[in-house]
Amino acid sequence: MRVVTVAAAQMGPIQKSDSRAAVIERMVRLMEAAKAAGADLIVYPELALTTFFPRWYMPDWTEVDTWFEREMPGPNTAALFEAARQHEMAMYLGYAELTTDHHRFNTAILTDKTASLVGKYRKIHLPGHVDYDTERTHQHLEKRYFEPGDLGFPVFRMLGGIFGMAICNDRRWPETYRVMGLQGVEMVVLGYNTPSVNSQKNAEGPQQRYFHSELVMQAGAYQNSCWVVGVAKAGVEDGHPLIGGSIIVNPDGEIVAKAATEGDELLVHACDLDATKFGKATIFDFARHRRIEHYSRITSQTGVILPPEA
Ligand code: CDV
Repeated sequence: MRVVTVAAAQMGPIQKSDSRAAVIERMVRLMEAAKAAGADLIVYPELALTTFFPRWYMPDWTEVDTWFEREMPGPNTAALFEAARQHEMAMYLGYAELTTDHHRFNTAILTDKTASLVGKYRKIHLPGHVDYDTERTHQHLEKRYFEPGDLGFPVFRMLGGIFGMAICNDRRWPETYRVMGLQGVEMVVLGYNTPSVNSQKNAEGPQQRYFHSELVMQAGAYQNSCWVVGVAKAGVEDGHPLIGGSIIVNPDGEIVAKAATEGDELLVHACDLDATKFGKATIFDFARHRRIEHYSRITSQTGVILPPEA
């Protein structure tokens, strides 16, 4: 057995007016509870330090930059890293990254039990739009505020296992998991902010949103025989509802822990990384069963090309 005890640290809403210090304090409380429950690794949501600011259209880029971190760790996050060191807690942390040469990414990092950086991931599948959209019930301006990630889907050795990261919309794409699956990933950790209603289809409300969220993470886990830990920022932020539904999924695609609220809530599960071995050696033994001669469209084509009319 290679057990990694994971704490999925779902966070309730963060209002626009909430300070970073107040948010960090909540995160430290969650980490203390994770430590008390025996966790090795805590997983926080996407853009965990602030409200989900891409819902706000901001023409002023100096205002935009107030939502970003220039250093990691930096003055805003030093207390969180200090707590991680003290509690010997590995961590997945999502935040908005502003690089020294002024590129903006929706980023997550993995740190080990000494709070040292193990790896970085920048969100690849950015949803939404660039300009204000009058047709939508609410804005989703990730394509305005972030560039697509430029680091691919790397995996990292940590805690005796192989870990990969994704961020929110990435979880809906099978390619995300498969690229990491092809590197032997044993646990994918990811955070999300998912509005409870589709901004372009009112009929798609919370019930379907929860269903889709579980569906994609369970499929990703099963088809790559790995653990998936998906963690929400949930609840109502300045009038805008986000789903909860944080889950821990085993390599058979079964949910082993699930959040019951839309607030700060911790799910803890002892995940045996050796449980990934059976699926990887049998039905999803990629080396034996994949037929790459038939997959070229996946990497040579972005959109749909219809067959010729009869
Ligand atoms: N933050 C996100 O990436 N949210 C998307 C919404 C817009 C659909 C998601 O996939 O949950």
